[in-house]
Amino acid sequence: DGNEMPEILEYSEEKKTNPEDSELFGVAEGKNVIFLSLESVQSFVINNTVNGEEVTPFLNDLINDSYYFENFYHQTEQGKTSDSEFLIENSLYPLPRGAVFFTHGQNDYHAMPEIIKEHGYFSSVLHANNKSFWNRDVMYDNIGFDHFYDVAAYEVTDENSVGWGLKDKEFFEQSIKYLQSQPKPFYSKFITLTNHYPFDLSEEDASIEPYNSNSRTLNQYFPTVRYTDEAVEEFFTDLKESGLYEDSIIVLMGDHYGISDFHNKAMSMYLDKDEITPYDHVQLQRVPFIIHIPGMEGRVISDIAAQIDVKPTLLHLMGIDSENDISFGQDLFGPDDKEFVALRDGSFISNDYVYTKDQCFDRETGELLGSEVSTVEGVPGEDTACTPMKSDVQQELSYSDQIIYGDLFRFYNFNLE
Ligand code: GP9
Ligand code: MN
Repeated sequence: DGNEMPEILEYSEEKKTNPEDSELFGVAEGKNVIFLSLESVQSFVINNTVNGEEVTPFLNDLINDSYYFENFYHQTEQGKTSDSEFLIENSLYPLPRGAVFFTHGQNDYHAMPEIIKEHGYFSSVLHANNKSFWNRDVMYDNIGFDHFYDVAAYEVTDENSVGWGLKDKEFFEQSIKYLQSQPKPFYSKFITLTNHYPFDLSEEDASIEPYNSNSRTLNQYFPTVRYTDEAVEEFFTDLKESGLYEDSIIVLMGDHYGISDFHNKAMSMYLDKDEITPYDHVQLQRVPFIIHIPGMEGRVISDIAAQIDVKPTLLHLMGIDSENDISFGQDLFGPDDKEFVALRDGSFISNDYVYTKDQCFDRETGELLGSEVSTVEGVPGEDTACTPMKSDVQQELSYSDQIIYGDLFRFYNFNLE
């Protein structure tokens, strides 16, 4: 019945900062926003090498004239790419189980495409997969995307496909004409595909050698990440040649992890560690988040940040006040630091601590500070330095879940300007 709304509203209000206090409010006003969702790209490949070769030479260069968030976490669960999309469009958390795109695709939302439409933006998604995968056709329509260029919009042959479908280089190349034909300004989200498990790539598309470990998955990951890096580089060239570059900002984000815990042994070898601890596992959930604004220098930002923050950050860049929104993210160029990044399993990262699986770690050193695990049956474990924040994190996740399970936005009238 919506009785929970006042409390949730108050909580969401407290997180907000004044748009005027945002360092970059309005710098992308009236500009196109080109968002690249990079399949399975994790932060550990950035500025890293394999067999002596850079894994992502283009992204490494791009970071030098962009805003690069080096402590940015994905917050996805079983809905994988669709969960990351849900986070960035709504600044709400995906669900602890299942894919919210499927289970609550018909809810009332107040998503970015709907909001920016009021400010003259056209919105689209470009992704060379079947339109009903992850129930995207239903959800996109519901949250206000104007167009979805799905697999039917692309020329797909055996020669230009690998693994899950159309290769990223072909995908970007065939997409330029759609960008050119769209009304301006637009917000367009590209979802890449080649760097998807099991990381298949033909030999002629591989510029670097695989890694050599007992994990075929980790070994193959590096050449396919490099392939995506090259595809993005070619896309930037095409953007410049087509004249779209100057009037756009380009945002790049990894959607979720590509290498699961199953490959910890190989991963520890690659990272030159004795083992992958629960602390390391959390730190491996970082994905790149890069905001490239032509003409601006940018910098590396070390503050903690996450996918939940993308919507308020982008809205403010576009000069759109998100005052009437209900969300759980923060403008990453705003004055306040985040208190915590909540992962969907209840693990969290604060400025000082990393908490996961009942254990509290020092964020800087990875040192175990304490464990809440009970050693005697029936006797609760000890509190740790992380314990006070644990309930705040649970509260936030629970508010978000209540909105979705109760379809609470039905009862709320967002006063769009
Ligand atoms: C499929 C693509 C990959 O369309 O988004 O899906 P994933 O398995 O990463 O969620
Ligand atoms: Mn994905």
